[in-house]
Amino acid sequence: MSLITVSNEDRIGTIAFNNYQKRNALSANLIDEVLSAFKTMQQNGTRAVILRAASYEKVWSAGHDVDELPQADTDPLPYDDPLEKLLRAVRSFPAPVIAMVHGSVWGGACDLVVNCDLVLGDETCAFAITPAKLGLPYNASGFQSFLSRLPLNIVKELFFTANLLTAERVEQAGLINEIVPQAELESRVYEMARTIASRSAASISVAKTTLNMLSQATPLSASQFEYIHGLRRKVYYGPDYHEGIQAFLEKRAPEFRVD
Ligand code: KGJ
Repeated sequence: MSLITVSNEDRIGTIAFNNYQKRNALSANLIDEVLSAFKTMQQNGTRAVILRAASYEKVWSAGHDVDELPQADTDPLPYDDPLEKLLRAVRSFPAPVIAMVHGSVWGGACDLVVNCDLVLGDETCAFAITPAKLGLPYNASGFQSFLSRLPLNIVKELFFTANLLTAERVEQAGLINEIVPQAELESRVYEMARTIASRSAASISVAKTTLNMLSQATPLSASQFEYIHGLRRKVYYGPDYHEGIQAFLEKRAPEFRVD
């Protein structure tokens, strides 16, 4: 059974997560379907894509499928991880991708939202980034995506507390373009997509590529990158990551070492 629904009308594509029993977790299978939908939409000349959940529920997406994370001693977020492939597909899609968010967004799904070009949410939307609950060392490209969208202190608050940030706070911080009342969310999102579709696709495509490159530009040297990667390696080989994943699988709170 399909884990997403896909539609395309007037060159506006819609990709909707449709696996609520797993809280729309971003499993490899779900991501494969999304990647294939993006490919078809690119071939069809789609002018804007809306990424949403199929129905209004409490959770928009629970993030990375934790069951598919390695249990220990392996980089949990390598370059070829399905989530990383999805983020690159959103960034490289030649037309804008708009996240339409009702409900809570967790971990890797927050990364997905900040990689979308535009984000509209309603008063129920809230964002939590939870690697500190899993003992997981987040990757440098992920931090960079958050830093290109949010002030450093907000990124730190999200990563250090793993608490949900409310709609009001994320709007103030600039993570989303606009909070819209729930009853108007869908019409506002599709109206924005129609406006985009009526403008020059060539101009928008080059604007997206250039803005993404400029906002991701970084002076990090190769040796600094390797230093950061070495720090990450210590964490995913260490006891916290092992304990965090086990605790999630056993549905209990993690007990991280205090020494
Ligand atoms: N991965 C795998 N399975 C999940 C996930 C997930 N992220 N989230 C939920 N599920 C599964 C649960 O294990 C349940 O399976 C089912 O979805 C319903 O969840 O017991 P089963 O039915 O077999 P649950 O917890 O009963 O639903 P709610 O009570 O509605 O709670 C929804 C929550 C989203 C609050 C809760 O499921 C939750 O806290 N999920 C984990 C959210 C999270 O921390 N996600 C970030 C994962 N990490 C990352 O993405 C990354 C990249 N990271 O670096 O950390």
